[in-house]
Amino acid sequence: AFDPANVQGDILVGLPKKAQQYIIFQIDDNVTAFRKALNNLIPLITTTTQVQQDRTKIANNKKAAQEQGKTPKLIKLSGVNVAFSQAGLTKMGITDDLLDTAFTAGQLKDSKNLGDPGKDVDGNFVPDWLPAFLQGNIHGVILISGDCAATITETRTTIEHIFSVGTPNATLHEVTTLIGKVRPGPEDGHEHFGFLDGISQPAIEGIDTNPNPGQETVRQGIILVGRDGDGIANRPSWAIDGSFLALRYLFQLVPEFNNFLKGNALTGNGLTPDQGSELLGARLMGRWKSGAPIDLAPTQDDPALGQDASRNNNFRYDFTDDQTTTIRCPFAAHTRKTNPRADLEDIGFSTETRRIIRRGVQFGDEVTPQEAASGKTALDRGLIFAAYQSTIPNGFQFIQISWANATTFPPQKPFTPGFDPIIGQTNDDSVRTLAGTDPNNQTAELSLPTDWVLPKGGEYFFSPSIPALRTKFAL
Ligand code: N7H
Repeated sequence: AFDPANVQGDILVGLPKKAQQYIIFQIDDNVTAFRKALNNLIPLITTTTQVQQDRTKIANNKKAAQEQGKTPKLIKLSGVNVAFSQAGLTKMGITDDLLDTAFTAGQLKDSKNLGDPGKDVDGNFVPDWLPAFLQGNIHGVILISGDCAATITETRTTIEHIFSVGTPNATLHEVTTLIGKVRPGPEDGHEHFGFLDGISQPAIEGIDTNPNPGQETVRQGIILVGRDGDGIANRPSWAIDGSFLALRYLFQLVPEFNNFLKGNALTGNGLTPDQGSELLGARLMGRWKSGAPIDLAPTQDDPALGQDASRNNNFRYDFTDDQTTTIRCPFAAHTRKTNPRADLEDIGFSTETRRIIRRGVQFGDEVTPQEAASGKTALDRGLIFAAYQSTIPNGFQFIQISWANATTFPPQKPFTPGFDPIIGQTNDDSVRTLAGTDPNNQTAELSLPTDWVLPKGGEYFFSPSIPALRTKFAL
């Protein structure tokens, strides 16, 4: 029987966080000592059941504060999860094949297929990634989440102690740490381009029993290995209730993106220049910054709709004008490319097996006045993109390659949709285009002078169940 206490907490519910660290590590040569030390990490791992309890606590605290007209009390939160790459499994001597081609090869080998910019060096493709991700020595990742950076530092110290980090007996060492933090004040929940994120997630059967209108329920096996809906047969039995994590370190060029919106503001229908650039941004994304979907609010923002979970996902791109025109939403808008809803369902294809659960976090600081004035990024910022699924080739990899990067997707449209303007990409620096952004001149192509999302590294991991950690990984 399925027990949420067996599943690591980030997968189905998500570790609650204001800050997060992804400690990317290499296992040292004393593998037996590492696997013994892992026993002491397991009690710290936050399960789905614990995360559900934490989330109830947060909700009750907020409700109580609202009733008393006070600001909610600060709750100390700390979460820990762990996941391993194929190189990590191999290092530990775990030889069972998890039957996921992307995972087995590793993300570095996949970077060319993903369209990551890069160049050939002596006949080998090398993506424009940071050196830490180019060595091929990543064995695993420890996720630490918390209410603030201080809590995370405390948890990290405990974990470093478990693995004797910094002593001659160290059993692992850091390759790099990605430091995530949510944006301040009213930008909380918004990613660096300014758009509210994390609105649309699939509901999971047996977990999200009260889905919001329009939120599709998927079988557990779409996300969890070995459960109903996992289409891959003959995986090792210990892999049940694990999930594959696609981690991507994505830098965002915010001032450049904003400048483009300003320079290409839509006109007509009485739009002011500011309104015209806001509308263009919303049409590239598929939602307004407030979260309101443009399929429901095509001409102007509706912040109340953006906030309202009972309405903000209740759309399918199936209005009569949706399938053949982009009056409401460009075919290539980011949300439409990555979850095309009726574009596929109405021609007989289910999108269930393409759904992923997104758990990312922002990194880096706010745009400085100097950056805004110059229109040039000077400080690193972006999204630590993290997505769970039971098969990477059907999930993240498919969405990136066959949807976002594929100019002819979604299919059967009167004109070529073009690239996903946010994440669509090619290995070279050819200029990306998309059509349908101007509702008054739909076939006109818009050329995008630059990519605004730059992949700088990543890896594919497997996040095992707690019983598997105990019986298969730890010694
Ligand atoms: Fe995307 N953004 O703010 O620009 N994404 N995304 N994403 N994304 C979504 O509906 C963003 C990336 C998906 O079900 C929203 O929850 C940024 C990758 C999927 O309707 C916003 C980056 C992939 C959805 C963003 C980025 C995806 C989605 C709207 C990189 C997969 C749900 C909020 C820096 C390959 C679509 C929402 C649905 C939504 C942003 C990357 C996939 C605002 C900044 C790499 C499946």
